[in-house]
Amino acid sequence: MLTLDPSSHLLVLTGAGISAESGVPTFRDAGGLWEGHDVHEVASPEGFARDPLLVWKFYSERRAGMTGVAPNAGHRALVEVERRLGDRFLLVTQNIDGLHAAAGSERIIEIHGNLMRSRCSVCDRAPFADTTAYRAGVAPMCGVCQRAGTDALLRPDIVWFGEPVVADALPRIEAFVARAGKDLRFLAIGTSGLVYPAAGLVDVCRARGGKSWLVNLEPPANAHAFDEVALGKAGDVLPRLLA
Ligand code: BV8
Repeated sequence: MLTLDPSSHLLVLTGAGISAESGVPTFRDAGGLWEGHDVHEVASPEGFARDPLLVWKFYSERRAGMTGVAPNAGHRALVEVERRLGDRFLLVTQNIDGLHAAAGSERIIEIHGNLMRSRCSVCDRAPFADTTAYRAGVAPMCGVCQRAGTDALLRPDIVWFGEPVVADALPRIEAFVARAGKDLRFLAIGTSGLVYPAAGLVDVCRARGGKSWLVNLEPPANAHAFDEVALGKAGDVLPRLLA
């Protein structure tokens, strides 16, 4: 049972597993997203420089795949906990699918960015909403750069391997952890615990003596780092665990 007392501060980390029951493929499960794609081909700046059309095909397919996809009971359970805890709650998600915000989560950090935004790969125009699933063979160009006479590719506004996570993410997480002090509690949901710096959050919590829970379909690489592990589907386990 995830017991919280009136001073508990809950830091939650989610990964692709919490969106699986909404029909969004995970990365490393059979039939996952990376199948047929070497990670560095489609989710690294080098891969984008080498073959922008392949990268835009990969992300356009994921944008198209979000049509009709809705949040599930796992996302909704976290909205309810946020409502009860207020500023003693912070959700960090590795997911770029936008489903937590769609479910109503507000105290959220999308540490790896968001699939439904694009930005210019060259100029410093602000990232902008972009749900377009570009046709194969099309890589969108920046209109601002074009007007200035230079050709520059747009890119999805997400964090690729080898790139620093979203700028204000780590400072916001550190501020929350500092404010929580010994009352910090950590809950990870649906993540294989392989990708840093997100996978290191459980160690941050343990270093402060905070209790940590994991809800996952099967034991991930860093299962040993958690005080309690509840195996099962997030949509089943979370509503019970957080009741
Ligand atoms: C960086 C965006 C530095 C793209 C992604 C040590 C320290 C720091 C960095 C590193 C380090 N060691 C290595 C690195 C480099 C690298 C890294 O961690 N590599 C790993 C592979 C070894 N890290 C980085 O490059 C990061 N950047 O460190 O920059 C820096 C600093 C300053 C200046 C320059 C550089 C950036 C990492 C971000 C990469 N981008 N995504 C996209 O989404 O396409 S990561 C990608 O993997 C996704 O975001 C995804 O969310 C993430 C993690 O995967 P999971 O979410 O865990 O999904 P997965 O499928 O793996 O697992 C799902 C789990 O759910 C499974 O366990 C399954 O059992 C479970 N499950 C399934 N169904 C359910 C379920 N659970 C519950 N219910 C269910 N129904």
